[in-house]
Amino acid sequence: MKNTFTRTVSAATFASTLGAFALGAITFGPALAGETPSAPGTLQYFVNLEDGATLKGPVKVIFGLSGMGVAPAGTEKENTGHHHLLVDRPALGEGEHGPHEFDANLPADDQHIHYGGGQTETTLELAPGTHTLQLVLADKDHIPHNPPVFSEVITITVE
Ligand SMILES: [Cu+2]
Repeated sequence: MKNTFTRTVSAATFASTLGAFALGAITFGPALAGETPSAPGTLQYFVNLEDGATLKGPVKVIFGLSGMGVAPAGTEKENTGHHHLLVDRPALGEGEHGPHEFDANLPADDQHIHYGGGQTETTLELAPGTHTLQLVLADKDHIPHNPPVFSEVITITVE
């Protein structure tokens, strides 16, 4: 019952928000997301890296999140999740499993790095060359929220 109420309020609040957040929901569709609600207006972003940057390795990556909190994987707490880094693969929803990536648990491999301890930064050893990075927030079971929370995909070049 509590869960239903929370979702109703969340949906109403969400409907009243403007701009890119609402556009994101239309683009990806409400059915293609996990069951854990995200907080309206949540933003996930790279704190210290800009799209198109050229830098020397190893690459420090600081994860930004506003509107929700970070909690370790397995933690049942409203409006929280843990960071994931997608490396050198298409944007979430455009990978091997298409839009179903939004309602399934993220794989764990070199291209899908989980920060299940609640980490908010990491240092990556990336080979010289061009790489893409995207942050994705996911719930205690590693499933993206509804609506999903993720950063833009950035491309960086490591010298
Ligand atoms: Cu995870």
